[in-house]
Amino acid sequence: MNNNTKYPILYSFRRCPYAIRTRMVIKSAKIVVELREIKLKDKPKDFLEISPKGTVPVLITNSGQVLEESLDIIYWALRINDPNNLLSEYNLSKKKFDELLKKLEDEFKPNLDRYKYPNRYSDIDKNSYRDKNLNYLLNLDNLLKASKYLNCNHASLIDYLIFPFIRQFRNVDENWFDCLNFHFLKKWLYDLMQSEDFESIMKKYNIWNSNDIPFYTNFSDIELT
Ligand SMILES: N[C@@H](CCC(=O)N[C@@H](CS)C(=O)NCC(=O)O)C(=O)O
Repeated sequence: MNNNTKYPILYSFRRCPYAIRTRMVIKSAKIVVELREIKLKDKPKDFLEISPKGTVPVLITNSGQVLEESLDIIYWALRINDPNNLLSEYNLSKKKFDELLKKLEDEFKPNLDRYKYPNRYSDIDKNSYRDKNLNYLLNLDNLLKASKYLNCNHASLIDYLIFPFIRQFRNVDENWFDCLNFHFLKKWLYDLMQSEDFESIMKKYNIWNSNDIPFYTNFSDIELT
């Protein structure tokens, strides 16, 4: 596939946790992309032609390579530029890093989906799925006793990879979450939610239309043309 545009193209959906973590890393890597915000309920034809599996995020590099997984896009970005040392290994071993991600994907996310969207499943008790995730939260809270972020005292890749899912989990019932005894985890979450890194990638973008003038951004306030 040829990409005849000036910059890599990122198909995204504002609230998707996979797209959120990807935009946070792209911002950290200071990479300019052509942002195409789409609606998941009305996916554009061009997007489905490029990526028939139909999930966001998707990135098309300048050489036309299509990356259809958030982690592939994230590592592509960090191979280009990692000015904030997101890839540094401090407290967290590679084994622990992989374990946290695997549990997030194989357990936390499916439980979260059942807690958040119980109507999509037949006959389930949503709160039992909420409670199944308490162990994962406890594990994070324990890690955060040792350092301000999961790997060290500054935000690094593992924080960005996990944070959007914890935020989404909290959003289902903020009052319930805010009463939990996980003080370190709550501080970590609130700090990230209030960070410029997060706020700058959550602006409301117009839905992309192929006839529009392309919208280029590196998710900072710098104007681009
Ligand atoms: N493994 C994929 C998962 C991406 C994913 O599931 N994204 C959701 C939105 S959060 C999606 O696009 N779902 C398709 C749909 O809802 O139609 C990744 O890491 O990029």
